[in-house]
Amino acid sequence: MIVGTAGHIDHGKTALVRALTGIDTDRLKEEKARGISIDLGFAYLPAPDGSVLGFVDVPGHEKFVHNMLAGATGIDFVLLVIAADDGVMPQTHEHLAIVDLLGIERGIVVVSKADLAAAPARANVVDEIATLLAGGALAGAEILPVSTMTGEGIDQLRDRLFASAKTTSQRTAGGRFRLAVDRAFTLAGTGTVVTGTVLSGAVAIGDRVMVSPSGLPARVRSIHAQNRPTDRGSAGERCALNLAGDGVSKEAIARGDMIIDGELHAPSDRIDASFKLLAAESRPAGQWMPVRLHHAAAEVGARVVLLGDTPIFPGGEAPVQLVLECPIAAAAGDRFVLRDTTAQRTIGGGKFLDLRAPARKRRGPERLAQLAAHALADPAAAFAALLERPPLYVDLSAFARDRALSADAATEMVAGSSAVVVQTTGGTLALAAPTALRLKQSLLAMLKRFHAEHPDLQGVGVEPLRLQLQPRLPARGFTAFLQGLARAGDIALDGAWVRLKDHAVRLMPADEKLWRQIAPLIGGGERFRPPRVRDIAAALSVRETEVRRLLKLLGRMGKVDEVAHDHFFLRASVAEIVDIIVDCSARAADGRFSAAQLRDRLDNGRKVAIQILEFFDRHGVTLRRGDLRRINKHRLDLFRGPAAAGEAAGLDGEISGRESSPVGRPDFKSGRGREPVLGGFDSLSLPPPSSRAP
Ligand SMILES: Nc1nc2c(ncn2[C@@H]2O[C@H](COP(=O)(O)OP(=O)(O)OP(=O)(O)O)[C@@H](O)[C@H]2O)c(=O)[nH]1
Ligand SMILES: [Mg+2]
Repeated sequence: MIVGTAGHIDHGKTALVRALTGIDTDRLKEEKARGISIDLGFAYLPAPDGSVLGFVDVPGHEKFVHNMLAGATGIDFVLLVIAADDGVMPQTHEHLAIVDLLGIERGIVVVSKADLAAAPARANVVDEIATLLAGGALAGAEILPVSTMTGEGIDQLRDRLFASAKTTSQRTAGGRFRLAVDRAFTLAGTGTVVTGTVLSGAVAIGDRVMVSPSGLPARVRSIHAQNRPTDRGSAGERCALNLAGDGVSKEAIARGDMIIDGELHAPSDRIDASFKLLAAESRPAGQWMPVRLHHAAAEVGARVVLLGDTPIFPGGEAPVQLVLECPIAAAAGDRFVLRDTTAQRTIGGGKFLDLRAPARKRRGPERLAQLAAHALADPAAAFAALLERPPLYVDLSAFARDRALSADAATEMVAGSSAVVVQTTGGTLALAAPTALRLKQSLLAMLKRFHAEHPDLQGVGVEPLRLQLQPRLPARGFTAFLQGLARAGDIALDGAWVRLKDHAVRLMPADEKLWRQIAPLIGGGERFRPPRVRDIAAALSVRETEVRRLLKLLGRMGKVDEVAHDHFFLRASVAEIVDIIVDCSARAADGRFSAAQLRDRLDNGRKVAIQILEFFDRHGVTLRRGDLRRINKHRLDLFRGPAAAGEAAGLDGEISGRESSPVGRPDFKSGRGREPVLGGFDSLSLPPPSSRAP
């Protein structure tokens, strides 16, 4: 358990910690000279059960509230110290407000310097305290008179702390490792050491960690937890880590940094949060209010964007967006405190909800509904709620990371939900199973309709399809979703086209008839200088537009190529010409050949020969320099490869989904090699919920 002091200057916090632990935490020369605490002090007290209590002693001076804030994060238990001869004073209020805002609910109020107050004066202070605590997190806390002079109450207080330590629940030890740095220094013979409170997870010797927000990687060489050497430190302990690595030095790490599991590194400078304005404030919080943001041991300038329609009045609470001057390493659910820009008073504070706050559309009803889901403290509940709200999918990787969930916890959360996961190159998306099913059904229905209307087209483009469907997945997620359906055999993917598995392109009967008339005209002896659209139309007494339309269609089917405007060649003829230019090139000493050489071989006139070569240039089959060209070996199969030989080229192209399993296996990186826990697309064959129209 970590115990923190709080209270007005000179009320006896440091003296109390010394009386409890025997350690004087005022170590700085200036602290000794001035008789006040300036920075944080640390002390430890072994408990009878073998555990160790950590103490963070904070300064009471109004100028050092920022140091108090750095120390108050991560404490489990507060000793609010109020001098019997002085009573409730300004920093008593301010520190108590901070304790409240940080959500610290356990503590004792110590009436210090009890030797200086007679019974009536003590009673007055106790009354004052009851009023002070009413309605706050410490309401009803025990009030204990103590004197470090006479020793009154000290043993009693120590016993109370030992008893409380026993009931301190292990903090989010299951989460990924995060330590809020409050000191970084060099220790002779050891190297760079950082100290701080472990906010979640655990760390072991040899672990690779990261300094965030800077992104500096480091390795843990040794650990002290609660002042004792150990192999492992975990949530709820104060730890000193000896860090090694390129660039790791006391200059590279400072109070306010986080030492974290590298998977968590994603600093954020735009954070949506719930915010409470202290009742003691005299004015409402206005739009774009400048503030100092305190988060863990970090402090950064920020602006407040109101997300509601009205200002936030003193005592009021509302969602806001915090726009930071520089990014911080935070987690969703972390508490923060705002102070005014001159650092004279605490304004309010609250809880981070979403670290990936949007800069646009940040206050619509849909966004506020999402925020309400993010506000749920239980990750599983928040995840389930998000799946049901627009945009109807959750970036699972980001969600797990921003809540500092371990791989196990994330996997368990997904397994316990109705989610279907889609693995993309950029991470994992999750959809509620009914949502995924609806998406699949509307996609199949759309393809069916499209094929019925356009039997002569190979399919719908991936992108237009994505844009027409709800929910509209991000491009990568949609591709992975399609690949999942392709693997399940529902659809087929031909490059950028999507079609139903059994759809084969065919011409409409009328087109088939016309094509049978056109084919001999552009093939046969005239195949290297086939008639143009206009000539074909005239020869067959058909409208030009009809001929053009059909030939364009046949082009998409890979049967003809439009070498120049309105000038279509059979794909087979183009393949023949490719062979001829290969031969032309082979005959030339340096592989270069001219348009005239090709014209002579094709006997089709200079103009057409040049058009063919320019067509090849455009496709990268030939490379032109001056009047000569050479061949690009890598492009030769574009027209004469297997596609040219096949019926309707492209239709038998490879079907994507070659990756081992793009769907159904959440990969939380360090969770690699775990058993997949999801049915993935199998669960998409569930019958649709009848109440929901696709
Ligand atoms: N008579 C009496 N004096 C006390 C007692 N506890 C502390 N003092 C005196 O009060 C003064 C301030 O004590 P500190 O412990 O430094 O007060 P503090 O709250 O740590 O002050 P800051 O850290 O500067 O906010 C010192 O001169 C102490 O000797 C007590 O129980 N009785
Ligand atoms: Mg002090």
